[in-house]
Amino acid sequence: AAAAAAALENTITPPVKVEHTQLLIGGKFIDAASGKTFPTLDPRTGEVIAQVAEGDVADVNRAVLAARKAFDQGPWPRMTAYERSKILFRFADLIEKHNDEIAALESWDNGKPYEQSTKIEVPMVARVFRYYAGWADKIHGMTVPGDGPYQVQTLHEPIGVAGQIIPWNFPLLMLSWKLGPALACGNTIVLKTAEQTPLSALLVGKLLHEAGLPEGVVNIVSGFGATAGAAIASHMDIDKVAFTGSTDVGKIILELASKSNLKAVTLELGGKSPFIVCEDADVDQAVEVAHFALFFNQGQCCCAGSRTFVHESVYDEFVEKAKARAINRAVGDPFKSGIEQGPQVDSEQFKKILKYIKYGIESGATLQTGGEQLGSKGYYIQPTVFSDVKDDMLIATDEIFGPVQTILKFKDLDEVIARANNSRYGLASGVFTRNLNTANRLTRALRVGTVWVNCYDVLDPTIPFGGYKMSGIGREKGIYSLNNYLQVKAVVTALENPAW
Ligand code: TXE
Repeated sequence: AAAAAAALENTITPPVKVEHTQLLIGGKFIDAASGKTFPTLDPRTGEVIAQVAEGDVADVNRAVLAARKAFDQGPWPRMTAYERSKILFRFADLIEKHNDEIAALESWDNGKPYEQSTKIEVPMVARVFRYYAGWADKIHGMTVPGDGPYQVQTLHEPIGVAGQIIPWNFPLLMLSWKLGPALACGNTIVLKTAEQTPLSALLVGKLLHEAGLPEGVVNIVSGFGATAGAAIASHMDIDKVAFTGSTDVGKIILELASKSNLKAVTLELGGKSPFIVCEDADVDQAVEVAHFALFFNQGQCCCAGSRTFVHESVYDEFVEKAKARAINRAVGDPFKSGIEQGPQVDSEQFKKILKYIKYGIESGATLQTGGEQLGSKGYYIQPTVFSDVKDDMLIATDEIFGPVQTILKFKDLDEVIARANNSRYGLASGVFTRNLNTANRLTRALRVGTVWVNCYDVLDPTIPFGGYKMSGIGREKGIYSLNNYLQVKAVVTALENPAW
């Protein structure tokens, strides 16, 4: 740990220059109407990377006007679906061409390991756009029997102007989950990035236009939640809002949508996902996957396996091995090769995590390893493992969103099902067992949007993702997310001569 802390003193220069810091509205980079900017910070040091235009209500209004015009009069919803799909395929190619540059911005702004950005996330973003490019010309309605002398058909039409508000933990991946289906269906968009991570989206926005996207179809507003975000959720001329972020803000979005124009809402919110290790599990494999399920992306995943339930017969062995794995986790400058964990995204998240670690210690859980800041600058936190965690401790009920594993003990399946489901959240879960019946039982009993059996975080774009309970409304990815961006119009035409 001392060596890792010392290594943090020299930050590595990211292999990229920041070129775009303005808002992207109507196909052009422009300053905020107010002329205001805000700093985006390097989580390794807390120092300013760049000043970014601060979008506000006036800028959201400008972006909505551009999106509205592009939808009501522009070519995007009117061109052939095949033309739309070709632009999206070209865009995916451009993402691949600029892979390392995009990845460097993503890691610089967010703190995630550059190798993770270059090898996993940016390629996945290209994959998501290809997946939805493929859907563009496969969206069709139905002919319906009807009860009389009518020809009845459904038209699946784009919903209109979509507002999209995304978080900072996977800035580009969240952008792709939202833009991909919205664009494939022919909508136009006003997207607000998170204030912590505005940079990568602006570069990608430029590439979208390079790929041939007509102006005004995608407008990107950097800015804060209470101003730009709330303006999107309450806008009278936005037809649908999609949000990913905290459950508290999700409630605000729903309220603003209902108080304004009843725009359609989809929400992807927090979680406290159970990861269940049964007595017959391969313990070494379960330890490794449970470690990944929690610590991946600095623990900043909505679907993090953040309640590790372990059967009493393998509990002690599991705790020892989980502790050893956490001690071995490579924490360091995200631009250094071989690094598994970088800094947390900002000082707010950093402080929140340390506060929960304190709660864990005070409530009597056993701190196996970690528990403190790593180094003296930036927002690095030691990989932390708690055992002897009880269900009612705050570290077992609340989303910590950091590198803090909480391990709980269970005796039998009925008990663990009840305890796993005893949460306001219902986003995801992991099940480790070699018994088919146990796996089948758990997959049906868990009230969550995803069950990963003997694996975790398999998140390719073909698989639907979303939450039960207070983890959200609706599903993203896969065929399911297309419905979020479509209106169904029934067309009933009287038949002159119904007999044939
Ligand atoms: O989230 P916010 P924060 C959880 C996680 C984290 C906590 C707080 O537990 O520790 O939320 O993080 C915009 N109207 N998740 O504060 O505030 C905001 O600008 C409209 C889980 O970063 O929800 C940003 O773009 N928009 C999560 C986005 O909402 C508003 C990912 C998310 O920020 C707004 C992130 C408002 N009034 C955090 N206030 C996940 N599900 O993956 C804020 N925003």
